[in-house]
Amino acid sequence: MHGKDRKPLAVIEEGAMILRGWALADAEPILFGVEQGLLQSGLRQMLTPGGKKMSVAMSNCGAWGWVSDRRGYRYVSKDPETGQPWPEIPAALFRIAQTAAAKAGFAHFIPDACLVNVYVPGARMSLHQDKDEQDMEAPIVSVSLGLPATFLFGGAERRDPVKRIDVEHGDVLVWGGPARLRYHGIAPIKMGDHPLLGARRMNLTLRKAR
Ligand code: MD6
Ligand code: FE
Repeated sequence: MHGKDRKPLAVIEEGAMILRGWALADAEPILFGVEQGLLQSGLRQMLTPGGKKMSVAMSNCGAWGWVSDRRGYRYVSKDPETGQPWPEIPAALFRIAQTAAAKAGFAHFIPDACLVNVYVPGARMSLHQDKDEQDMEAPIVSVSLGLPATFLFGGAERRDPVKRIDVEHGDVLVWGGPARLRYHGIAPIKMGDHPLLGARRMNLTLRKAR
């Protein structure tokens, strides 16, 4: 989709929608809060279970943090690098996640995990399903900041066709219900310079892990 045609709320398919600009007014407090947390639990490029280094740098905030290594994917309550609990979810981010979920029809969303993904130009995320959470009733809320990206929204099987959805600074994606286990990914990030984030894209994915 291009420029002018950015509807404020667009349904991608049943259970999945994009709230364009929903986090825009709070982007700076959100970013400030996340950066504070990153001072404690820094970004790192995790290994896939197959032993490949991911191109995306990750960290977490909240009671549970998602990690990947040779043993697989899982949620852990302490950062394996520091042995300490993950930093708290910044209040401004928690609020945006709740209001976005409610707007999308998921009342009382209480995230206990927030994955922080940082992309530099060329970084990408291959098609995957988010299936490490216990509660598949809760939606996922995903906030995009910095450089734009193309979100790849697939089907129930990896080989299914994908829709390409542009996500920009301040956009919030909410998905759950029948869309909860859709394959999805991020196409390689294009070079650019964002006023707040420079040559980076940050994605904050809030979930109920437990
Ligand atoms: C990203 N997002 O936007 C990666 N997963 O950088 C995800 O993998 C994702 O945005 C589930 C729900 C929303 C997401
Ligand atoms: Fe995902």
